[in-house]
Amino acid sequence: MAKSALQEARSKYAPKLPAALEGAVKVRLGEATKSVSDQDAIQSLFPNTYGLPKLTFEASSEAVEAKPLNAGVILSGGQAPGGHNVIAGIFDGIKKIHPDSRLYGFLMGPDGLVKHNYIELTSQIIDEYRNTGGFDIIGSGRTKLEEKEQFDKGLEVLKKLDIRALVIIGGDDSNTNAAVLAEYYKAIGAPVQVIGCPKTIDGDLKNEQIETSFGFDTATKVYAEVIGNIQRDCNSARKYWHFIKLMGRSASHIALECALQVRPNVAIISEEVEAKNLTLDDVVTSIAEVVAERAKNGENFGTVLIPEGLIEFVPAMKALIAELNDFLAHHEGEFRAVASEDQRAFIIEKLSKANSDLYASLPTTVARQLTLDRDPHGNVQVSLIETEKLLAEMVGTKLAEWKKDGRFVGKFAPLTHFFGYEGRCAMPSNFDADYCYALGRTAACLIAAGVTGYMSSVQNLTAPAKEWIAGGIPTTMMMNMERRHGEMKPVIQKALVDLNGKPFAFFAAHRAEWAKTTSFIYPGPIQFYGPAELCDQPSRTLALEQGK
Ligand code: FBP
Repeated sequence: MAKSALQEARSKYAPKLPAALEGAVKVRLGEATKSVSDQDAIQSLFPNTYGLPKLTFEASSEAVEAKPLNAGVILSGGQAPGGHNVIAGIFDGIKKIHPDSRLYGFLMGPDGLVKHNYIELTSQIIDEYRNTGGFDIIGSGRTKLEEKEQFDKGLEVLKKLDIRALVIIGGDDSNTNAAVLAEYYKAIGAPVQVIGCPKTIDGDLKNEQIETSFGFDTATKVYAEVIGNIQRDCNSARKYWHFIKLMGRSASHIALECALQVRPNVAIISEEVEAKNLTLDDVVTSIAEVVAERAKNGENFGTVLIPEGLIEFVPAMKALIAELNDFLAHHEGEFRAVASEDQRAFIIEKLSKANSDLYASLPTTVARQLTLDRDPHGNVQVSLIETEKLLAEMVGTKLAEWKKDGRFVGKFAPLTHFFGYEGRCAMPSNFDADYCYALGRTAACLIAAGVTGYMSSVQNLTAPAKEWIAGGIPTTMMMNMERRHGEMKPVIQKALVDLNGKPFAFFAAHRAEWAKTTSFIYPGPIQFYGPAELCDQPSRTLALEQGK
């Protein structure tokens, strides 16, 4: 593989490790645990893996005799910087336990386990991928591992390869499924441990136990760099308003973290929109007010950050989408028979008054996306809606109205951007390189401890890496019951932006000032070499959450 100069240099980087994992390790058992809520229901669904104790790994003076062990690894879902280091950490960890241990990688996500597609990860392969971004070492996929047939099929190959433990690197859903798999293997007496690792750039797999998911740090630093560059361009030419949509399927952690890093003029937080029951027009008006205010000072430029999931958090849009899904499911044929130029009017006539008014107020392109682009289940593909264009267009329309009565006196030239994929496979920051390697090494310790149904956990993340605390959290501890596809299911609680939390409070305390003045910060690119305050800083979200 041809390598860039930086990649060559980074391959020699030795991730910093928690001191406890440097030599021989012993396990300290914590108290028995219980799920965050719905204890009886979760316990009855996980009779073999519920209530397990939390584990902490501590340095030990006694080396333990161990036998070789084989492990398997799966990358599940969207890419996140640092995945390769988790795998390198597992590899080094099991080799440290015994040099004859082997690691197998299942290809293209959970599908690889079910279809028996795998490779053995040798030291040569692992060395090629240390400290690199991407998931290309074995590929990733979104197949959900949730059927008994899949579990049984997987067990065949695990037995064939004499794999004692399977590590699933994924987000909340993949880790939920990992817990179900752990319970199933335990219940049938299959000798395979299942361990999870918290991954996702979205930052929504976090709780009392998991301080952050890996990848969030790097992805947000990449977006913040580019937004900072745009802000400097914007402040130089002073003629454009940039509407920037940021990835993050549902929660607004990415948008909030970027706002904390770059101080834009406006940042929308979906969770606040929902909590305040705001309409799309409220959101548009709030942006237009900032544009109009800045125009009074001749500042016809600025930045607006928009979370990818916004549309589904606007209560009125949610209601409109639900009615559209329902209506089109029952009247698909009738709708298709209408000439395309008349379809908009047809829908306006058929919807209930409130939804019809909202639908009529939407730009044609968005209205079309809402009725035409549907997923295989017939649902609107919300992620395809170009919210940044929608808002830019609606703000433009409002400002044109305000211009007529003198409420807006400036110029409004919007440009739109979407940042998502460019951050998901970036070379991991030192934080993610260290954190991921530690998560992998911790997963190896959990394998050696013989436990199942645990998630690898590394805590105390705003302290220097040496002081990080490695351990294992029973996955059932993070679960509650939620309605999914009409059925109550045990799932890991997804963390949305906490409107009472410190990161949001900091943003809320400063946004009025950032809206009015040009307070832009230009973070610049991720730094890998230099003093710790430049290279090893955790995200602002994590720092604020931990009172730093
Ligand atoms: P995960 O939750 O699987 O980590 O994926 C996160 C994400 O990057 C979201 O931010 C985004 O909405 C989605 O994946 C995009 O999915 P895809 O890669 O399938 O286009």
